[in-house]
Amino acid sequence: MTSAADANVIVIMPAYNAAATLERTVSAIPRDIVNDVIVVDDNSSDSTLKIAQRLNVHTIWHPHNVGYGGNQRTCYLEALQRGADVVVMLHPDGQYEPSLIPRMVEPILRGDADLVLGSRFAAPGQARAGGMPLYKIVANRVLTGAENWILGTSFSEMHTGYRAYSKKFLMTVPFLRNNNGFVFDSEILMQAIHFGFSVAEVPARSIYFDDASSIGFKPALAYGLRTLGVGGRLILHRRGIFRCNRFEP
Ligand SMILES: Nc1nc2c(ncn2[C@@H]2O[C@H](COP(=O)(O)OP(=O)(O)OP(=O)(O)O)[C@@H](O)[C@H]2O)c(=O)[nH]1
Ligand SMILES: [Mg+2]
Repeated sequence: MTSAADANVIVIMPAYNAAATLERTVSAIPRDIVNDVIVVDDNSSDSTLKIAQRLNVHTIWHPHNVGYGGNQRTCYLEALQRGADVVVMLHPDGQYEPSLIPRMVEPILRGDADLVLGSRFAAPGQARAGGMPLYKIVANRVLTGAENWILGTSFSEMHTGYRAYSKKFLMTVPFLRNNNGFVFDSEILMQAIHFGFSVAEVPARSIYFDDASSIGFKPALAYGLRTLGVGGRLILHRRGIFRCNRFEP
């Protein structure tokens, strides 16, 4: 890839009702290594768009609400069109630390990985210390275990929202075919393994606080079941029993 010093690093922020946290999160982004920040507002009902428009970021809005996955599709397309070499997804709700961006992009700039996961389970006790609810910790561990078994991998966490992608990855993996909802994140990770990309983990933290966006029990359960569904689709696809276009080149 382009040398590390010349790399065009773009941060994308899929935003939905993030008015309370957007400005603080954007202002903590280390702009010495980040060239561009893209905020896509998924038709929020609060002032997310207005706030984004007065910050030093590139703003896009959806005329109607699509969902977290649909929002990411717009984010990645725009980042590619703006010439990104590395794309970092940073949630605008302030749960993840922007100061970690240099560490997130490092494995990609070194040429060691095409996808980097900011894992909250790489260091013991981090998830609990950040206030992750106990049921989410347990569900995360169980789900990650099941996915590792399906994929033959050994990740410490497969459900983090803090991720970095190389341009090559986004140009190869057919992410435009993915789901509009939260399961987009599971699909893109399984695609990474299926298409043979190397994935690196970097220890990360997420903090849970009142203004942070956090999915409730029911959507979290639906997300878990859908994730297992995608794993099932991948098994069927690999055995040639039932093809799935998300895993077709
Ligand atoms: N486009 C879009 N984005 C959303 C939607 N819901 C949440 N988001 C954004 O996606 C980010 C992640 O959503 P969260 O609800 O925090 O989910 P999460 O961080 O994966 O899960 P938690 O561990 O519960 O916080 C937030 O920063 C929101 O701004 C939605 O319906 N549409
Ligand atoms: Mg959140």
